[in-house]
Amino acid sequence: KVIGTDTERLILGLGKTGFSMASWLARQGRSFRVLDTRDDPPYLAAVRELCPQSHIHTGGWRQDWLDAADELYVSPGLALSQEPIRQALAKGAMLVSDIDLYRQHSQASVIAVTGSNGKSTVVRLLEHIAQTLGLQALAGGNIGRPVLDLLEEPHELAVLELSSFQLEMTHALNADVAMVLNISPDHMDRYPDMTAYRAAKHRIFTGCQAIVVHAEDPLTAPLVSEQMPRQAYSLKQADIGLLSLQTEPGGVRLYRGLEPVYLWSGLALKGRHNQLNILAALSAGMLQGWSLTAMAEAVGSYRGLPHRCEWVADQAGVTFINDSKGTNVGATLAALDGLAPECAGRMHLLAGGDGKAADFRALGETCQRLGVSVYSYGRDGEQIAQACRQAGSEWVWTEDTLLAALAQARIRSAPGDWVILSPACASFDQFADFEARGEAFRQAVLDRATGMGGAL
Ligand code: UMA
Ligand code: ADP
Repeated sequence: KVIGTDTERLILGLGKTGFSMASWLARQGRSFRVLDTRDDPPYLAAVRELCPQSHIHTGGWRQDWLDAADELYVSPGLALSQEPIRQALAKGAMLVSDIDLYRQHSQASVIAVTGSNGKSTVVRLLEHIAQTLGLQALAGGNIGRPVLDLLEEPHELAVLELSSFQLEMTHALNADVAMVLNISPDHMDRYPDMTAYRAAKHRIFTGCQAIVVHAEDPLTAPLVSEQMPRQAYSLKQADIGLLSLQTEPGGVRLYRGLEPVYLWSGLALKGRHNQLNILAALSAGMLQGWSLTAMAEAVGSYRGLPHRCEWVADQAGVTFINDSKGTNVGATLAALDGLAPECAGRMHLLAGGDGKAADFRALGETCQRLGVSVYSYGRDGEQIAQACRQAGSEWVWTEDTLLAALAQARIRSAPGDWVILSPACASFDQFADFEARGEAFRQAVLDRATGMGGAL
């Protein structure tokens, strides 16, 4: 209990977010309990060290603690619809989110980014642009650094990646600039339908000062007043008021309205989907009043993130691409459509893992349309293969593991072809996370170059 008050605080979850909330409360000199349903949550030892006198319960729920709580500090991995949480909230406990706490205790401007895919790319690109322009900017949120940890470091701008889970719990984001990059099915194991998923994402616009809109995707546009400052972007056309790009023989040219502004040759960010990501980041910067030419120069020096359509090697004329972060169907479709114009030969897709109850029909259709060979593997590999066969493809092989799928793709690829890991699934059936999966792929590809790959 806080000295002088009798507020009962309960932190739910002891992952990154739970620990950041515990640290923040400890810094404020406030007491708390912590509950995690896992037997051995990641930050158990750390929170014991931080606050030896705090009460911790693991391995299940404790309804008496939930019922006694005045304030519930909920981690994003827990759904508010889970019965014990729902009951506590119905009895009047106040829901506290780390994002709301950050907003209450920080003076920094906020650019907030959500969407089904492209969030981390846009957030890191914006952080890079802002830092290149000399601003004290930090990235945080779903990208892996809990927002409350940002309070420990001086900054004037926070670029926040926010998941639908985090937005569900956030009440007063009041971002300076907010955007939804795109909406395609993901997390269908946690939402009843797409309407609910989209509604959670659109909470990013609550109280915002300006918006970025993808002109070709009506699902990204919020219902806000016409007076709201906005910047729209498009890849389909250059037009008055729009920010757009066009690929030309010499590179990629940036347009503000009908006026050409900048030409990039050799952009590290490959593919159509990354061109959209660049436009989203530049649009946000324009709303902040930053120079478009200076931003364009900064984009030219951005090297991209690992595991996102990342070039790994060229071997015997075959290019290997690691897109391990392609963890849902929409991401893999974007990677295939985005990379197709750059691949002179055939594309060979390695896909599989934990499909999170996804529908793979669109993946099968796209692979058939683009003539992609598919090597599926892992828990839901057979479902992917079936979707491809149903779409009419004969170029489908199923293996047990990613490395066996890679070996098969090597046998069937020829100079000019690309072998792309873009799994359209989560990694958890066979790997610790998408990074471990991408590293395993990279290592297997590179081991071949050094003669260590054996059969691979
Ligand atoms: N869990 C339990 N019982 C509990 C608490 C958690 O089983 O009592 C499970 C959750 O269901 C989940 C896992 O433990 O499977 C982690 O949950 P968490 O809330 O402890 O997660 P954190 O470690 O706090 O990390 C969260 C985000 N994770 C999720 O939303 C699942 C991280 O995004 C984010 O980087 C971090 O906060 C900092 O903001 C990760 C993610 O996978 C990358 N996000 C999803 C995505 O991008 O698709 C939304
Ligand atoms: P997120 O943080 O939303 O998961 P990332 O920037 O990490 O997004 O990219 C994850 C994957 O999503 C990429 O590897 C790529 O396959 C795909 N992707 C990236 N940008 C987009 C986009 N704008 N639209 C659709 N798919 C995209």
